[in-house]
Amino acid sequence: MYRTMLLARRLDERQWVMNRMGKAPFVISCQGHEAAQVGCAWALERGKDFTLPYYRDLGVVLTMGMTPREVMLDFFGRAEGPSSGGRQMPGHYSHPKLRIVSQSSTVAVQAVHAAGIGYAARLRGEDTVVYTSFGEGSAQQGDVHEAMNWAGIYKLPVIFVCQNNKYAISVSASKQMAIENVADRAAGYGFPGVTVDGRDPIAVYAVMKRAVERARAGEGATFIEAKVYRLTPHSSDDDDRSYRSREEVEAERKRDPLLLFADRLKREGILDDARLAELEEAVKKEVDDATAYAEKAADPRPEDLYARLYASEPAIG
Ligand SMILES: Cc1ncc(C[n+]2csc(CCOP(=O)(O)OP(=O)(O)O)c2C)c(N)n1
Repeated sequence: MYRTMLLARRLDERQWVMNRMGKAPFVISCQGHEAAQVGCAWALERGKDFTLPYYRDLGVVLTMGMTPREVMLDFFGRAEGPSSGGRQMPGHYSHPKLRIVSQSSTVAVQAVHAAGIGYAARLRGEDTVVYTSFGEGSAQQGDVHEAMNWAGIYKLPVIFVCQNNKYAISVSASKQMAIENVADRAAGYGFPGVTVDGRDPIAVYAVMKRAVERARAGEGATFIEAKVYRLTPHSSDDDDRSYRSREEVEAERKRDPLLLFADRLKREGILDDARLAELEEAVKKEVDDATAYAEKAADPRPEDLYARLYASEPAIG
């Protein structure tokens, strides 16, 4: 778990470097969300369960089997990238073989798609679980309400995960909703809602595991709200100094989930400084390799512009 969190962080940091060097147009970060993401995805079965992630879910897609090379190919918009052959926004993850389903630029739509896939799994009698995620801003969209209502009525095997990082770009949570915990709404749809510390991957894993068990057993949906903090601006196009103080960000940096988890693993005797340094070195090599590979890879060809607009055969079995 720690290694995957570290890999997500270092890949994300490298993307910012590439952006600042003028080599890539756009970054949207997972930094601060890694524990929630890896904790959730750890409880899913790779290649069997569906994930309908949102744009910050780098930790989820890595856990589900996307490689650093694939992540960087998509980031640079290369033809070989699994998400769209270079035609999607960076961070709009998709990988048909891994059952990672692409998202729209319109936030929260993936929740509706997740309910549909959950319904299909139900009709087919499969014990597949469907994960979908969004921020607390997106949780205010009608799509999330409709998806959760449908999932409640039909007891769908869908796990709705809200990564509540307190801001929807510049809008603070108190201006988005009149309640403290968005998970409280789950009761209104007829299934459990749990609020969990999203800085703690083990705590997140525990609630997610229970949600997966419920879903597989036909008991229906769960709503998980993981409280996190976004350590970067919203995206590489955002200046967060206009809506949050540097003191707030600095205080949150001290509670960085990566640092907290490393400390805990050291305290419990699972990792030591030498092993941490080894992991850093190994992850750096992977990130270097992925960057070099993707930088050299070919761009999509102009004549392929319409290639992925219409399906010729079902992409997902
Ligand atoms: C329907 C819709 N409204 C607005 C936007 C512009 N937009 C993109 S991301 C975003 C913020 C979403 O915030 P949240 O769901 O809390 O996720 P976070 O980025 O904080 O992780 C907004 C407003 C959009 N893409 N789609």
